[in-house]
Amino acid sequence: MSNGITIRDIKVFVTAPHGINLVVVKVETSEPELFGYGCATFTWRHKAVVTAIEEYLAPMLKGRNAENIEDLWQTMKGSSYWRNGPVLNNAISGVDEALWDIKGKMAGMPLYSLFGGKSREGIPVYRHADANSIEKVEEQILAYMDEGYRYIRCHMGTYGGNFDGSRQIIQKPEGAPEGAYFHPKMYMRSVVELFDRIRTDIGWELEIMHDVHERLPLADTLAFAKELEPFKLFFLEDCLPPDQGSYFKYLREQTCVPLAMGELFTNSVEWKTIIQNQWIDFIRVHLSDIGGLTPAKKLAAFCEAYGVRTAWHGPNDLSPIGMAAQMHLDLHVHNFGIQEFAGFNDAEMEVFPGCPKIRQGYAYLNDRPGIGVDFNEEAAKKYPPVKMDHSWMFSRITDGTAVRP
Ligand code: GCO
Ligand code: MG
Repeated sequence: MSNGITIRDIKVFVTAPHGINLVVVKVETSEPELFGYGCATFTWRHKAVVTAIEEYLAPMLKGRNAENIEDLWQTMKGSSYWRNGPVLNNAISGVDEALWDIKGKMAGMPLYSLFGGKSREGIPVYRHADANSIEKVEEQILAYMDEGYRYIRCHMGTYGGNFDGSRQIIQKPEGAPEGAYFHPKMYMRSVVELFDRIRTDIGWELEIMHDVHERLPLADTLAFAKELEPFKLFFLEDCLPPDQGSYFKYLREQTCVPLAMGELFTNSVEWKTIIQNQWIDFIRVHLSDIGGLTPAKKLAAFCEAYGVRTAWHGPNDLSPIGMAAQMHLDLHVHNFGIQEFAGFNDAEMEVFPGCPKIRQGYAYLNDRPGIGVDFNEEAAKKYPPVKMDHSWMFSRITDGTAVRP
């Protein structure tokens, strides 16, 4: 293909086939049949991302050479003077991933091949077990194990462990606002009990993990990590909020639980020190929140030098395009750890033909050039944007104080 392929147009779509608003970016080029798709899903502020792309990035990028991804990424990054943050990074990611999709199509190669080839044939993924009682969590685990999964993140009553009102003593002051209240100590106790039972009832073959979702005070987090040591977790996730990263030093020195961190990171200053000091074991950024494949490739290489493995964030608020994009890195990078996977429903598979397939606990990508996942614009219209339920994010502890969700 000749040089000098330029960006003709950039379009943004919002669709909710899973009841969650997903933001998809299409970059069209001067070659009529050559275009790419990227993920720009910041579901909680999707309109702000759409505006950032339509009003700022698209006018700036039209007519530019689509082949120089690095230069375009740096240009987008600097173009607002003040930078970083989930809105701007997601906007950049949508374009960046679409440019990589185009690059792969030009090369006639799936991205993993363009990156340097496979380090493994399939991608082990972990699923979530979460219910209101230990018995029900165990039922879910066994069902996943029957399907071939060997890595399961285990929760009871989601983040904060609000699984059963009768077991949690939620006392709050008069006039305390409504919210998703939880009791940190009861939450900690319940998870220790859960993991004790899982190891007794299900055994040791299963790799288990847990997400603290940055809900505990610093010293409680350390105590919690130490209490979980006997159950040999694959990792304990998001123990601390990003702005308390320096406390990882104490976690690392005082507990042997493997530590995973990073889905809230949006700025390289948040990860540099904790990686260089080897205070964490797994980096799990949300690719679109750091600006897409271009910075993620560099981050993975940076982590490799320090023995930190990847565990990219893979929740439902990520489009199948974004999931496949990061799975190309999963296949390629040497220092891959695990991939979170929340599952696709039928509507998502209809809107996004070419979704990764799961067999016996492993994800497999198709071998189409680029990211390999298409976007059916007509089908997407059947699932228009929805009003999202934010209520779980208004979390509070028993004295009535608002805490991070
Ligand atoms: C995870 C995450 C998610 C987030 C969600 C926020 O580890 O999968 O913590 O469940 O809560 O992406 O919108
Ligand atoms: Mg998490």
